[in-house]
Amino acid sequence: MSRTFYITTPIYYVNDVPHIGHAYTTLAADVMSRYKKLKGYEVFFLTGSDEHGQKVEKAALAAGETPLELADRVVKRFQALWDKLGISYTDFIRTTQERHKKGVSHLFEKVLAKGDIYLGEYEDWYCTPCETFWTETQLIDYKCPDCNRPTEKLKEESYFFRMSKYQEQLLAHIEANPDFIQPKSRRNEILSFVKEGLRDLSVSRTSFTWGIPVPGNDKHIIYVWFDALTNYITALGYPDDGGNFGKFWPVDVHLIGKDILRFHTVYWPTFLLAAGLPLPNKVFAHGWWTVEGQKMSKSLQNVVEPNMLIDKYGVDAVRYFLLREVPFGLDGDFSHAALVHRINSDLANDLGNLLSRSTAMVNKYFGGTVQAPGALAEIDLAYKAKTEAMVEQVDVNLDELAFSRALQSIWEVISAGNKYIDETAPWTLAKDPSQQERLATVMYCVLESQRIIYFLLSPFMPKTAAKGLYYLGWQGTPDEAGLGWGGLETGTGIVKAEPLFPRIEDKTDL
Ligand code: ME8
Repeated sequence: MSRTFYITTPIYYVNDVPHIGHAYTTLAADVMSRYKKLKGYEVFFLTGSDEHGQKVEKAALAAGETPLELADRVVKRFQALWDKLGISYTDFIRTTQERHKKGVSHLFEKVLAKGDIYLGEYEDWYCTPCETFWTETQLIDYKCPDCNRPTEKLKEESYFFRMSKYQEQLLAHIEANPDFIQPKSRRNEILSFVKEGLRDLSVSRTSFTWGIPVPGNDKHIIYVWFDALTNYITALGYPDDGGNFGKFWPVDVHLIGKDILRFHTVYWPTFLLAAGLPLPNKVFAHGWWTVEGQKMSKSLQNVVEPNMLIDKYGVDAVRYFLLREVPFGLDGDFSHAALVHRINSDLANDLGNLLSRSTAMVNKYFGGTVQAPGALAEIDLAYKAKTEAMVEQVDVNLDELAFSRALQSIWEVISAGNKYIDETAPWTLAKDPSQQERLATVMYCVLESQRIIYFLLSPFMPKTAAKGLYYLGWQGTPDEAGLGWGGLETGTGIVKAEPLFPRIEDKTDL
């Protein structure tokens, strides 16, 4: 049986255009997905778009379009960005697709038939931008406690989900599974939220029409979060439990931003419990990006568009920066200066220099051909051991979604490589004919360590890794077997490398 890995991003609302926040989650999922493929897993990587609900309906009205016209237009922008960013998703689900609507209706009907959804009446405060109801005591100055925007009082007949019934079961599950909600601070937040008590949840609306009708009562539209969350199973073919649903559910990890934690760790699991379906293995909520110290918003006109960044700095520099700069799970600040600093110091200097100088040397000393190494000296063994430890550290860190730490452990070996060259001084060995074998060994070690580095970089920076491996004479795609020391064969032709990342000098251009 092959090992499987299922990872998801949120499905993004189509009333907004993609910005670095959306790119961040999707990129993180892409890196995990590429890494797991490299490790031999069969991967299903899902992303998509959230197209129903009042928010989209209102945005369409304002734009003079039908909601579907708006969605068709915006979805193309997301998909074009994902192509440009090198996102290797398996499937892109749109909540307006038949396959999705069918699955949502089925789930709703199933929970209804069980008696866990019932018809009642609702009177509460509603925040349209967040698509969330609040009680009066939760409001701050009658504004939404999450986004601080005005709320409106709504009274309507509504279907309710008996969320309260699952409070104890959910609590027990969170307590028994420390990894279920990550990072730990988020887990604690949800534990106290659930302990305060769960109310039944309104899961239908009669105030608008853009959505999936309640089966058997089409005056009601299914609540947009019930609809949206279900994408994680409808994309696998639910309710058909053969095929992908049987194969990939439960999901290995739902990646989300901290803004939508409660929906994924309270609502979604209780829906699944009611339907008798297994719960996700892990929900990981990352932090929030601000821009040059400020909240990103249309009104402040400081929204950072990934398209512009990619055009200016290149796709792999952006991919690297977003995952290296801020530990996954914490909030972070985006600035051009920080990005340029990373490009110049980590990419141009450390990574690029190591490749340029080592491939230049092997061309100068051995006509660009890898020579058989002799016995390894102590300094070589230490460098080899460091390279091997990196493979392990990257694996452990990525399992914890610690992207930044994984990259840090790769950069330690890059620095070690530059230091290794300084200490072994190949230019001195080259002057002494009796040191030919020693020189061959040093060259072998420094090239082999980099081959493994580029294998591990391939999920993060696929284009750069392909270039690096080309210069190192590696044909084929990185795989798990090649992560071991010794894969570089004697006789391999090494191409003198061009700089991978030119330094960005002109500060006035920022
Ligand atoms: O919430 N920093 O969609 P959405 C980091 N449709 N990440 C950010 C960010 C920022 N400043 N801004 C947005 C929805 N994100 C629902 C989801 S899922 C069943 C339904 C990212 O378009 C982050 O992943 O508002 C966040 O969770 C997501 O965009 C919200 O996207």
